[in-house]
This record gives sequence, structure tokens and C-alpha cells, in this order.
Amino acid sequence: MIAHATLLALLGTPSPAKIPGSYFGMPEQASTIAGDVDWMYDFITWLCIFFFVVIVGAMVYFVFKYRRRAHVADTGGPTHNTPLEVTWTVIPLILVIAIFYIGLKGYVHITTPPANSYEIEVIGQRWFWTFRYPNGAAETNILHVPVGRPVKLTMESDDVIHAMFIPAFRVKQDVVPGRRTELWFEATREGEFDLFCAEYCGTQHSQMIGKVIVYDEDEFEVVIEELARWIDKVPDEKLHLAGALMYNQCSSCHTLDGSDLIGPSFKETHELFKAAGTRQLIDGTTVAVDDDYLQQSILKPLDQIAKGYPSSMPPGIGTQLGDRKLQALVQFIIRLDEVAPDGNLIEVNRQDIVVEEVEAEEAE
Ligand code: HEC
Ligand SMILES: [Cu+2]
Repeated sequence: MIAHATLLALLGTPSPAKIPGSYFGMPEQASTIAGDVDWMYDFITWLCIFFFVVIVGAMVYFVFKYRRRAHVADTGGPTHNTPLEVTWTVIPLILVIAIFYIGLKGYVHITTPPANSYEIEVIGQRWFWTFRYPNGAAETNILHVPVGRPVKLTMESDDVIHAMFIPAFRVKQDVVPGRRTELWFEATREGEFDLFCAEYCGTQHSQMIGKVIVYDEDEFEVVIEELARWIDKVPDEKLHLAGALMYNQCSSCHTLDGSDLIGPSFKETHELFKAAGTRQLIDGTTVAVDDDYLQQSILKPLDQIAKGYPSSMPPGIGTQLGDRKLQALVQFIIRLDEVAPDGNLIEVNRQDIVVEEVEAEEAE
């Protein structure tokens, strides 16, 4: 940012650090680049305001001063003024070159992740985000990151174009099927910030929202460690409660109260299971709604499509889960009357369902 500072000095404006946030309704600043982005935004806006006032002011003034009056002869007016024309060409030229230069520097900076970045894999799907960490931990719609360390997101889409947008960090990047895109940031403050999909991706696009949680480095390690292993610490008889914690991955398409969304309500599926009922598939066959059907429906959503519904369940959803999480979701549907008695999910806390000793049993 040396050149940045030099230019600021040249332009006679205060250094960015001294500007108290943004004047133009930007959200809070929580990353290393947020201050620079806002400074540039404010600078361009003030520049526009300044020239608007000067140019429109002069125009209005001249309209009055040189308005047509009866006793003044029409002399034709000036046609040319070299010093004036050079001035109004050179000053804007310097300004736009300065803006381009700072912009280019900033662009190169925000598109080049530092070599020591912490890497997180991101998958965008209609209509949720999955974040996967180097230790195998995964979480939906909640991105955990350390403060004061560059974080690089490597992003892929499983279906259509999405876009990762974290306003407080001032970063936004398209997530495109068939291509890996990257985005990096370094959070400067601990706390919770909004995360959005910023590319219209279908009917439930507005549900594709999440949170970034920023921790100090030690706490971050603990959270990620816990995230990788929590499901192994849930005893079998509480797996349905673990499933309840994962329901947010399914909620954009499956309700709990019997109403249809994109897919059948889990209430209906649950009732079919209890009644040992069957499901008609689009290929004309009928299949029993049993444990196996539930598992296969989650693992390979495209193999058995329930009649009357689109084949729009994301194929990748089950393969990312691992066996125990898959069991948790199956148990969640089987025991739905306990987890969502009246169509509303009961409150479940991860701390309440994990048991430390179980880990040893499950490990062998
Ligand atoms: C993008 C929408 C979408 C999401 C997200 C989604 N599903 Fe589905 N799901 C569907 C559709 C559509 C069907 C019906 C067509 C079919 O059988 O694949 C379906 C069918 C099912 C079935 C079969 C139900 C029955 O009654 O026949 C199960 C079980 C299921 N989903 C579980 C899940 C679970 C568990 C999740 C979350 C981890 C999930 N789905 C997420 C769209 C979705
Ligand atoms: Cu999206």
C-alpha cells in the first residue's frame, strides 16, 4: 500500500486510517481490505459530489449571468480558450489515472491469496453452502474462520451459478459449475457476520444465507476439531437429535409440517415409514418406504425419484455426509414425531447430545 499512500499524499487527502469508516452506508469493516475498499468508494463519491457542484453550479450561474437581455448586442461569444481546456483535460486525466492505479493495485491484491492462507473448500448448491476443512470437518451455512490469518476459499458449484458474498469483508466471487474459483480475506475482528448468495439461483435463492464466525486462533482450532468429531460422540439412541441439527441442509426443500415444498414433506415420509407404506416412482415401479429406501434416497437421490416430484435433490448431498451422519438423518425422519411433534423442530444443542466416552466405542 506504499503507492496508495504516495497517491493519497499527492492528492492531499488524509491517510485511510484516519477516515472514520464510510460515509455512505457501508456495513461494518471486518477485514484487512475493507478500509481500502471504503476509502476508494468514499473518494469516488466525494469526487462526483465535488464536480457535480462545481459544474452544475457554474452552469446555473452562467445561465443567469449571460441570459439574453434586450440592450446587449450578440457578439458571438468566445470559441476557444487553451489554458482552460488544458486544465479541464489534465486534472480529470490525473484523477482517473490515480483511480485506475489504486483500483488495479487493489484488484491484484484481493485476487492473489497469500501463500500461507488457511484453505477451506466451499460447495454451493441450491440452496445452501457446505464448508469443508482440512481435518475433514464440514458444516452447512456456517463458515468458521480464525482472526488475523488469511483464509482462502476454494469454491465449486454443484448445479447453477451462485456467488459468495460477505459484505463485512468486502468480498464477492461467483461460484460457477465446472470451474473452481477462489476468494480470500483476512478477518480483523472476532464476531459474527452475514454471508449471502449474491447470484439469483432459483426459487429459494433468498434462503441461501449463512454466517461467518470469526474466532481467535486457539478457539478456532478447538471449534474445527470439535466439528470433525462431534457426530462420533453422539450415542446411537440420540442420533435422531443429531439429524435435527443437520436438517437445515434439507429445509429449503422438505418441510416438517406436511406441506409440500420442492420435495415431499418429511412428515409424509415419516408417516409412510410408520405405516410400512410404499412410494410410487416415476419409472412406474413401487418401492417400500423402509430404512433402506430412506438411506438410498439420501445417498443416491437420482436413482429413485418419487412420482409427482422433480428430480432436483442435489446428488452430492449424501456423499459428503459419511455413514454416521447419514444414519442420523435417517433416524431423524424415522423418529420425526419425537423431534418435531407439531411440525416444529424442538430445540437441540450439540453440547447436550455428545458424550465423551462414546468416542472410544465408535473408534474401533
Ligand atoms: C434442492 C431440494 C432438496 C434438498 C436440499 C433435499 N432434498 Fe430430499 N428430495 C427432494 C426432492 C425433489 C425429492 C423427491 C424426488 C426424489 O425422490 O428424489 C426428495 C426426496 C427425498 C427423500 C425421499 C422421500 C420420500 O418420501 O419418498 C428423502 C428421504 C430425502 N429427500 C431426504 C433428504 C435429506 C435428508 C435432505 C437433507 C440432507 C434432503 N433430502 C435435501 C429435494 C431436495
Ligand atoms: Cu445461490
